[in-house]
Amino acid sequence: MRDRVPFFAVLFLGLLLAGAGVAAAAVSGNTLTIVPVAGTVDNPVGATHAGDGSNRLFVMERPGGIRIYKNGQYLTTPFLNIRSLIPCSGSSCPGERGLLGLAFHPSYETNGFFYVSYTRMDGDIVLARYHVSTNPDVADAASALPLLTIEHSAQSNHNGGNLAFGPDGFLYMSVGDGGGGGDPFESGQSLNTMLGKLLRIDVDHGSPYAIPAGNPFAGATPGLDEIWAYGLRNPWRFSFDRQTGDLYIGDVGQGAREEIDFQAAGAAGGQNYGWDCREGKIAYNDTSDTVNNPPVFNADCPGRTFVEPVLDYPHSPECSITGGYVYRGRVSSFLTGQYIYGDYCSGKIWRTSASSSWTPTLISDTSFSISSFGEGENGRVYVADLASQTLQWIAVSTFADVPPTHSAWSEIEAIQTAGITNGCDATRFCPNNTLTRAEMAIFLVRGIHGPSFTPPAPTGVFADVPTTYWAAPWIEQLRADGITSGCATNPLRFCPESFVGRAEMTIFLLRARHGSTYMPPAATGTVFADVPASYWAASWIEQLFAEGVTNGCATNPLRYCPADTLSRAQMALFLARSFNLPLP
Ligand SMILES: [Ca+2]
Ligand SMILES: [Ca+2]
Repeated sequence: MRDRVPFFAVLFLGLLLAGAGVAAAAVSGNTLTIVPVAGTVDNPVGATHAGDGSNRLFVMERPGGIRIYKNGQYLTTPFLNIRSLIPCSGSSCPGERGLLGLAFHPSYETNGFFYVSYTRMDGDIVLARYHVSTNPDVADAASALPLLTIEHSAQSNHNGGNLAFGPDGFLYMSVGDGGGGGDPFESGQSLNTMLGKLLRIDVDHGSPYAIPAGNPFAGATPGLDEIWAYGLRNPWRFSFDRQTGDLYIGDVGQGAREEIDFQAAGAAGGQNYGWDCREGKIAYNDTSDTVNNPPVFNADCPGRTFVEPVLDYPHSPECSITGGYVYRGRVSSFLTGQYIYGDYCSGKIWRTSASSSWTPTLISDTSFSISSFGEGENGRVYVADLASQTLQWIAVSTFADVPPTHSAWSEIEAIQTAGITNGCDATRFCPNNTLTRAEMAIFLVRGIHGPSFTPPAPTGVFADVPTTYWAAPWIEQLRADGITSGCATNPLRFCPESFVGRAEMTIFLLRARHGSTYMPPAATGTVFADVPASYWAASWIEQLFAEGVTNGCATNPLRYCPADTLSRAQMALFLARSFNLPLP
């Protein structure tokens, strides 16, 4: 025994034992940090993922590029480049025109189809399907199949254009009211135009698509068959809650109110959200009408039933809502299940939910020009900032001493989510503390048996681990599992407060992974410069490398540092890899 565990570590483990039967929820941390994504893109207007398990982020560039962010950087070659189809000059686009939407088919991994919407040269809105090429990081630009073209040449604003597949497998597309101000074309309340609407189509049937049978105006019912909901002004960004399927629409207002419209999953379509009779939760007095001659303001409003937004807010300094996402990131926090949205003009970001009666809570007052939010495959929520030409990541951290910028943040959060750790005290993980054998016993037993496992009462198997020792049940369970046979015999001892060495750790991890009788193949001595084949743990160390759990401690030449101890942060890394934990 070389040292004692620090007092607070003992304290934490006492806490941990007290709540040993409970899944990880003891920590009260949850600090929000907005972290820049490294690198810049050209006018980012959205980010999404392919749902193919690759965890790549696909970032929309307004002038017509789609960039892949992968392994910590943007790939130089765009996934898709359709700049020649879009009326932007370099990075400068007229009005609100440009690339508007991107959605991957729910079966993208097998069929390779994805969908984009954009304004073409004459201003009309195009929805087109593309296919990936033989290179998974590059699309086939020649594979375009136009699905829809919507006349929008008169005005350059209010295009909508967001795309998303619903939980029903149908493709939803938002379309603005045709632009100008005050809905001069009287689109919002008209069922005879796709402008000012949320559309729903079936891209898996028909040519080039079919109308889902449940669409509210399908077939003989008066109104365009594609319409799902109407009375929208510029539904620039909408999204589905990936867990519940609930639909959230951020509809940009005229001069007074910004609004969020909500549909619970499974709701029938046909909702009329009020524009241009209503703006947010107040009446809108229509003074713009170029359709009728002479103009007939608000003529289409009386007698209609409108679905009120669940939330609206006034102008100045706010002026334009940017709809976001319900947070479903892997780090459970105060954001979980909350709809995150922002305002383009003020840079403020809020959260809200039905459970809080749609009361908004400010979560960050940024300097961003928030063009869009985005959602990664692992549930990360991003903000696109036109001012800095960057994406920003809305991160929450469980432990006060492990911010998202910490090199082991992902792995520490992963073992917390998996119930392997509750931290070293009520708010911290103590990542730099040297790992003891007692702590390791708890980590491994929880990793093997799951977060709800409670080991049986100890019987005093080890001479240096009395039944009253704080980690005794876990240490004895580790022995019962065949992972450890102790540190010495006559009498049998465990050395609970000795630090764990990187060499012995390999044996613990591989037995935890493969079972107590596992034996690795013979060592070659050719993997690590500091681990000759004759080293007592060489076969275990080389096997851990072969399984991708360790990359060694240094390169040129590759070394393992078998005699070193390790920190709790380093152990988190080994545990996350050993137990194949999904990273947040
Ligand atoms: Ca009007
Ligand atoms: Ca119809």
